[in-house]
Amino acid sequence: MSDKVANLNELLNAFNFEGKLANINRINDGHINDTYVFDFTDNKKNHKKYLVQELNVNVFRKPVDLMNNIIGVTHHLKEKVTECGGDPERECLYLYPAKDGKTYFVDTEGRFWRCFNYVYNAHSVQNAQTPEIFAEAARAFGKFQHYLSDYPIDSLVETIPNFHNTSSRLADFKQAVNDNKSYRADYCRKEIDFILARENDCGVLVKMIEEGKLPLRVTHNDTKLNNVMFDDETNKAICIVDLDTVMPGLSLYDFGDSIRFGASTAAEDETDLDKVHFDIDYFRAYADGFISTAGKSLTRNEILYLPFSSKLMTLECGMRFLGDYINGDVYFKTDYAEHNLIRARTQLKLVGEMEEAMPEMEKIISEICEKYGVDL
Ligand code: GN1
Ligand code: MG
Repeated sequence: MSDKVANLNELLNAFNFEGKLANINRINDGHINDTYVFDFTDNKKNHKKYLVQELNVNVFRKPVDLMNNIIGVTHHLKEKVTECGGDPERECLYLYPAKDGKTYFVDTEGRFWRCFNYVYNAHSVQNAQTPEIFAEAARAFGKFQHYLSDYPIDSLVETIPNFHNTSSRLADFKQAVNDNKSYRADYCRKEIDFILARENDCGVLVKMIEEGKLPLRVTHNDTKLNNVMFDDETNKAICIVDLDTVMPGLSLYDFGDSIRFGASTAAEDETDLDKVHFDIDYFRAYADGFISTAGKSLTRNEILYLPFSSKLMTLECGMRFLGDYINGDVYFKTDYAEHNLIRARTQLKLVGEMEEAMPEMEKIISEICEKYGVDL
């Protein structure tokens, strides 16, 4: 991973940046794309910032379709925010077109770039610090889902097919173990067995979709806490970012993935497993925020499976990290050799604790539904 922006001059010529480039800051949050803040100044020393991102086209195989998804979704969100009296400059992402009018630029090495607005006076966080901040993220994701509830779902391309199809994730995982390309499978037998022992969980939601028991919705699909921008002053969640995986999905995926990341007492790559715990107070806070904003539009099954989805999304992510470790780190960015294994271990530790906490989680969900008058 390098801090230098490849083909910088080409990039500077490709978009209509205003002013003179003063600084570039790399943002190290994501595991997939490379993201930079370009800071420009004009003659009067006014600053204008842009969020410039190289899309990982090994992961996102249909980048132009993906950009079309993002154009549609960002326009829709802008209308909704405006209708609700919000400030679209800060509450929505939008794309700056390249000089040729396209919303992206492919450089001479085939790198795929796009440029978003920079959300000023806002920040993201890696952990919530307080349950109230986590509840705030939940309300933002609930609102996001609500805003997109009338978006034409069939117009969206699946940017990564079967992204949260846990059955197909399990099949990929088994393939990785079987191929053992990196000869690492022997270093993680315990973790492999832990996952395989939960094989039956993997098909539960997929089967419910097939049987028409859960509705497909327009969902975010990558609801990590660090994909929420908080206002610097008020700490209110103002904008949801990372829209590459907005596509048809389950509301349960969005809920579960948020819990996976945000209801852990430690970082996703904490090496000391004694520090990694599932925090039920954060679960309660997030569930409260989510049900308060999205609850009345959810079906009974979508609510009943909230606890299970938390465990399933955590298991799925653990499986993906471990599979990538065994494949030789070909998908997620890693900083050191065991990084994916360490990440997998935190996820599996959380899965174990979530299993123990399942009855308590279910009780919490029914209490919250009662609080907000959501019928079960
Ligand atoms: C990736 O790019 P980032 O860090 O927001 C991944 C998610 C995983 C997450 C795990 C496109 O998200 O699915 O849950 O890492 N995104 C993609 O931290 O695979
Ligand atoms: Mg992200």
